[in-house]
Amino acid sequence: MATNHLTDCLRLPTAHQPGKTLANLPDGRTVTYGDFFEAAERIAAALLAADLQPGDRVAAQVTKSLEALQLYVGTVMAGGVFLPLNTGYKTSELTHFITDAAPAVFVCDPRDADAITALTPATVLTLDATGQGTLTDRANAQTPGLAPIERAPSDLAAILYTSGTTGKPKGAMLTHANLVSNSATLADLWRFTDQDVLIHALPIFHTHGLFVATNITLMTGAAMIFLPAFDPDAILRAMPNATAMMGVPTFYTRLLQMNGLAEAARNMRLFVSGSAPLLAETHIAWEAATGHRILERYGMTETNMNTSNPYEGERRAGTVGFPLPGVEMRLTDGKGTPVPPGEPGIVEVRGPNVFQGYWNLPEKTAEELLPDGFFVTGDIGEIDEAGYLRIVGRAKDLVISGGYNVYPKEVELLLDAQPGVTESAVIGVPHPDFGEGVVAVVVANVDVTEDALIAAIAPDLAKYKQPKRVFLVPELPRNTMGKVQKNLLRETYADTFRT
Ligand code: MLC
Ligand code: AMP
Repeated sequence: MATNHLTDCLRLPTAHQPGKTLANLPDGRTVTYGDFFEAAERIAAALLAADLQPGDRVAAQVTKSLEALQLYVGTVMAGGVFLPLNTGYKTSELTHFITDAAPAVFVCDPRDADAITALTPATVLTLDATGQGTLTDRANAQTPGLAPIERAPSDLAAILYTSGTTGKPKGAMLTHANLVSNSATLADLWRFTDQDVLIHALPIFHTHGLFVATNITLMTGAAMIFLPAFDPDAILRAMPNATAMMGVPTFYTRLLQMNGLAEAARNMRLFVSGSAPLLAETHIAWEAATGHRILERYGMTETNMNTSNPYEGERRAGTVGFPLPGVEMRLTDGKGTPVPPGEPGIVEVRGPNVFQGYWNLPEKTAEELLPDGFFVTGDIGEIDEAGYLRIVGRAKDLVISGGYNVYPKEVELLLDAQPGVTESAVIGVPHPDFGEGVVAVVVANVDVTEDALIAAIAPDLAKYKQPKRVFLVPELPRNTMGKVQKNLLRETYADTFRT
């Protein structure tokens, strides 16, 4: 029988237990592993019937549902490359992905089908929040039992776009082996077993919710309480029947405000945080409230997870722990030359987790993926006396808001294109809920207002990227080289969201 590396690793652990529960859904349905993989096989068969060839991209901009996860697995089974897209992207933001990745199939919400069809020659199929649509219709017409298309560990399984300093998102190419090796390592390190029940409340278009949470669950035969989005009441209700949760820091700061947290969390064994810095004070407050120490880990789209605090041993607040087994890490000048011990440097990583490069961008790939195989993350780290990594800054111009990345350049380009705007600088400043909030500082030569500027760019920009405040100023601070001094702006506007 043909082997399909990722499919095999997701499926074999439960192949002899088709009746085992995979997911409990908010509508009360329970989905077994057998149901899940049968549906994924039908989707794979439907994609093949639509003439999907090995290596073809299947783009998906769909509301979170178990069917959307089946589409991910079905794409991989059919030999395709899964390309998930943030549901918040506006139609104009999709053009780049479609042109760059040239998907053969695009699955979207039925409401968007006409707009997407106008943008792409791909086969456009639909999937709504309840799991219905033309994709499901076609899948239901197929017979299950499809043998997955053969795919080697080195073949691509997914392309995830991550924005860039130029404003154009770059497609990170991830192989079957990248995904399998990282999830297997984490499952082992974090002691996942088929007795675990994971609260899944993350979106499934990014590494955290799609690969870390889902692949670990499937690879260990665990179960999940699958929630459509973050809802603190639903999470508190889920906790007594769960063992683990993965979240971004905003999950934890919001849950800390809930009555009944300590009682609900009593039987949980593991809380994981990542995708953005968890403040040491949140770590401490969580332990005081629940008795659990959050396990913080550090990763990114290009590399999956790189470091983690230990499961046993001290989970040190304000740090992201140690390199994962099999992952090498060094702190450098960003070009491979290590900094002296004890000094901060750019984090570079190498290992089976590291991606193959950016789709269609060999030069950009060569800048960030060094000849010796180390990837330049653009994060600035420090290693403490016990070997724990602390992320102390970013060399890349990036804002992380509620775990979502916002590249200032993309927002600045839109602002600069507005009538009367001379120039703009977009920064992130502390935000009590989202960690960082997006702020724009704008120079304009005519009378424009904050509200009018936000409204003008809103149709072309996902909500989470939109500035929550715009400040109009006569000029931007510059250094002697003429470069905008964003550090000064960050200081000036540091209290914007402080209460
Ligand atoms: C929502 N809004 C945001 C926002 N999320 N604004 C800024 N940043 C965000 N992250 C907007 C909403 O549109 C809304 O606007 C207003 O802010 C309040 O929304 P909300 O209802 O309070 O937000 P909510 O829908 O509850 O979402 C918050 C959240 C969500 C934190 C639950 O953003 C989330 O799920 N984040 C997780 C992101 C994630 O998975 N990252 C992993 C990337 S992988 P208005 O005006 O309409 O009220 C990665 C690698 C790794 O980074 O290491 O894991
Ligand atoms: P993304 O491009 O969405 O994959 O975001 C990856 C970036 O998120 C990393 O390069 C870091 O800057 C940041 N990140 C992820 N996890 C952590 C963490 N635990 N602490 C600090 N930053 C983090």
